[in-house]
Amino acid sequence: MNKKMVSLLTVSAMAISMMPLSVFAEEDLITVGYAQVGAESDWRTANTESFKSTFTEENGYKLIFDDAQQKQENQIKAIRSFIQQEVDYIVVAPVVETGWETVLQEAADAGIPVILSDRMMDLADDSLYTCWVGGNFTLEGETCGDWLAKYLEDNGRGEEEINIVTIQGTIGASAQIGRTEGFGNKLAEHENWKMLDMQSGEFTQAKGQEVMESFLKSYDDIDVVICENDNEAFGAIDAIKAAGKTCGPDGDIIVVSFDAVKAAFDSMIAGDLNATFECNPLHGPRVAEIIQKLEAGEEVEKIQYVDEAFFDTTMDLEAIQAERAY
Ligand code: GYE
Repeated sequence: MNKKMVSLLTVSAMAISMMPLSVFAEEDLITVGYAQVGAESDWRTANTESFKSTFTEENGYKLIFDDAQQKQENQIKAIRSFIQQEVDYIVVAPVVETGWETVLQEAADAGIPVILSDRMMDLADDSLYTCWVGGNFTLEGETCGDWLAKYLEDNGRGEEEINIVTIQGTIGASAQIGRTEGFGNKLAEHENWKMLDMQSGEFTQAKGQEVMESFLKSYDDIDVVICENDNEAFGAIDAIKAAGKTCGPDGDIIVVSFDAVKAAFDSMIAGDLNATFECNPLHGPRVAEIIQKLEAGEEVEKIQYVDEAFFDTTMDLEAIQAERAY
């Protein structure tokens, strides 16, 4: 070996030893295809960010990210393309619960494990997916109902006729189904609560505003609006104000929503939103932990619920908001 080569080798050996331990060779990366719903809400943005910051090359992954723009057919296409690219794992946050059998069978035939995150699928054969991690949407809806009962009671309105409208999420999505059902369970316990109307706001601010505008035209005595996510509430609040009404703890209309994103805290601090029921979007590290267990040949729990809280204007919102990651 000549001198030049020796010094070259020494330099490259030094370079390798100086590399951070977490640098993986291209062929050792675990390829993960993530079929994301879209970018409809702050929650969704936080969820995407959680996946992108977790599934990095430094952490040993290659992430193929697909935004389905809230369309199931786009997600099906994305899953098929992941299968074609022979990814190691497919992660899906399904837009809606039904209609997945065929494509999941294709993934199973290709031997690719499918992990569901956030929303659920309604399948005859649960062996078509490895496991699911997400929020307990029915429980969130029930917590919201319990909160409302207590709030009305505390404000001397426990016996009053209460007119409610709901701006639902994307119809057929787990978060919509669960939250509607959970609140419905509590509605059934209060004879004096009346659900005037329910319409989908597609989990977006623009559609939430539109639906609230139409509710306000149809009903002049709305006491409560349940928004199935925070962004719909931001739109609904704009519609309420534009109609010359007020909302929040000191206003005409009680507004509640789900997710508990940072902007919902701003809205509560501003006195517009009454309460928000948390749904945690930070599933990236949870899915990574599942994948690491599967890589190690360990068993994973089939259904994994994430713990969630709620927040209202009686709390120290500035302090809580400052501590939150989303
Ligand atoms: O509440 C909403 C998002 O599926 C839990 O989807 C998720 C929901 C979340 O668009 O903001």
